[in-house]
Amino acid sequence: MNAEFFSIRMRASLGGQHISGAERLATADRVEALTAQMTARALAHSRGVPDEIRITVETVPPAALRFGQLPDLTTVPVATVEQGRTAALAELVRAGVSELAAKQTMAALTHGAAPDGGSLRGALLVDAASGVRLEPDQARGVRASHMDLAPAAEAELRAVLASRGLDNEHVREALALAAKVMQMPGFVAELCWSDDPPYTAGYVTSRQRGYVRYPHLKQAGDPNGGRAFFVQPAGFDLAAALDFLQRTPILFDRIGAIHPDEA
Ligand code: WAQ
Ligand code: MG
Repeated sequence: MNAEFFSIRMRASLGGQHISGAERLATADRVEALTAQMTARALAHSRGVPDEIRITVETVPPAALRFGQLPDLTTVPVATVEQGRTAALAELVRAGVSELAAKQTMAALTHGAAPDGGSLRGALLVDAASGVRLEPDQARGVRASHMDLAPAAEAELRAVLASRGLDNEHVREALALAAKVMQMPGFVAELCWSDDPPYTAGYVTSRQRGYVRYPHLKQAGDPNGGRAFFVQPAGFDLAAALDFLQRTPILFDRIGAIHPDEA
């Protein structure tokens, strides 16, 4: 495959505050449709109507393109937010995040990690041992981009997810993002729940267990959410990690297993 690829990134804000964002990686023939789709989505978002939408389209050096596999997905069918948070905390600790770092980060996402208390545009980058935040710009966080599902893998994934009632944009995008983040140098785990008020599900990823999702990590209606990428402090190379997250293009052309719900 040596067609030229483009990175397409969208971010929408209102009064400088984050409303929504999205990132895709596609061949030239799909760029027009994808930018239209992203614009429509930005204008009809549950967090509000933006006063600014930025779309950036950039070519990707063909030699830089890498391919990869999505993680396995498991749902832990918790009934309440409290059960979800407790299970997610335990999963983070199993993955190698200290209890202090996990608790502190969950509190930051709960209250809104931006300086004004709202949701960040990007993710927190967190030292898995100390809980210290490592992003150069803490008002923005770190945004991962240049990743997507390859079209055939996307079709295959959609069919499998649909049979489980899980085929929605949140799940598909989160799987592609999580798959890229898992390959970041120094990666230990990721924690996420949506900042879209109606969407209550979230997940923890680790190399050992893949993508473990919890239907309830926040109350419906809550506009606070976010992501945290936990990293191993020993030998951590911040510049290399940022370069990987923001510039290395990866297309996921193989899906993972969708396991039965965990008891
Ligand atoms: N890079 C870094 N952080 C990001 C990115 C990105 N590309 N995209 C979003 N974030 C951060 C940012 O702080 C957002 O405010 C936050 O994550 C939430 O983003 O059912 O929908 O797009 O298995 O609202 C997960 C569960 C849904 C899916 C996640 O996130 C499931 C979701 P959202
Ligand atoms: Mg959102």
